[in-house]
Amino acid sequence: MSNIPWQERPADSTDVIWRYDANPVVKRDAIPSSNSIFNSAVVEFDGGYAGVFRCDNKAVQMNIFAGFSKDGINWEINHDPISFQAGNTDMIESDYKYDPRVVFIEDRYWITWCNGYHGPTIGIGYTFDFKDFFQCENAFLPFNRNGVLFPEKIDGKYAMLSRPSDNGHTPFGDIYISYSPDMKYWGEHRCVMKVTPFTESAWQCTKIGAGPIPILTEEGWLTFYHGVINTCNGFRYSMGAAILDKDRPDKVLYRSKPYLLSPQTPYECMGDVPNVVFPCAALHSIEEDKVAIYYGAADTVTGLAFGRISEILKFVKENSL
Ligand code: BMA
Repeated sequence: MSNIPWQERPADSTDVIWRYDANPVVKRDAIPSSNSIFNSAVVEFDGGYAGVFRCDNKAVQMNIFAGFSKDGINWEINHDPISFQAGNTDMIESDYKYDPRVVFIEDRYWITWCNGYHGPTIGIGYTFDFKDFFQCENAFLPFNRNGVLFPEKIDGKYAMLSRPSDNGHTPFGDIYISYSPDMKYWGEHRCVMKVTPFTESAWQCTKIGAGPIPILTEEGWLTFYHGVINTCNGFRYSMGAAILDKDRPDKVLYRSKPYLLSPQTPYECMGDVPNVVFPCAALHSIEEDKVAIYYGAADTVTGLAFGRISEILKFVKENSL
């Protein structure tokens, strides 16, 4: 039995994804310096869980902090940000760090994040123990966001989803995949999926970006992503899911037309940036048919939501674009 956080679907709900009833799991002031803690990533570690948290401080500087938990719900987050040593490069410049993702591959935990280098691009680092951290070459030229690694090599190469962007509050964005033999040089860039026509699925018509690490299922890579619509009240971020081909993940097999989670609760609709659900991590157990999704809510706090993997796959297949 895994001990991933779990709550059964409420009796009165027919939703394919449902929220933890004591959300948010991480409050905005969980460490003394923080203005907000959101868009954060967790993984299984050392019999419990470790995480990399985006904590914006009270000068509203964006940085990433390590944290630890026995149950995935109660978190102790370090009061100082992660300090990186040089990894596969000496060039570890970073004006800011935000929106981390974490994945274990082979022998270590890899971290990707949005790294400030003349504008946002994808930073890469690794750790073995969540104590010492090593920073590698940026994956791409600026501007890019939402770099998400696959948990295993595909055809002998590391694979990463990303979203080329601009230097501001990007009003466009499609998901691409890139490959690397060594986590340093990235290429073979291919388009995976684009925004949808407004008339077909409006919640994802402005931009889309990969969320948690894709989950390998019998149907292919289950990939949660965020989709954005530009409304008269600004951007609104929801979550959908796609199923990508196991061996050729640039091939989308199914993609949800309805959203799976959208900003509806007070903590998702009110905060520093209202109307945002932004998934960055998922714990899962294929055997127990469970997934627990961590998401940033209103760019202020971190929420948790649950689903049954088999039901999500069925929903995405039956409600596909
Ligand atoms: C994106 C990123 C995310 C943020 C989102 C909504 O461009 O900055 O960190 O959650 O906007 O503000």
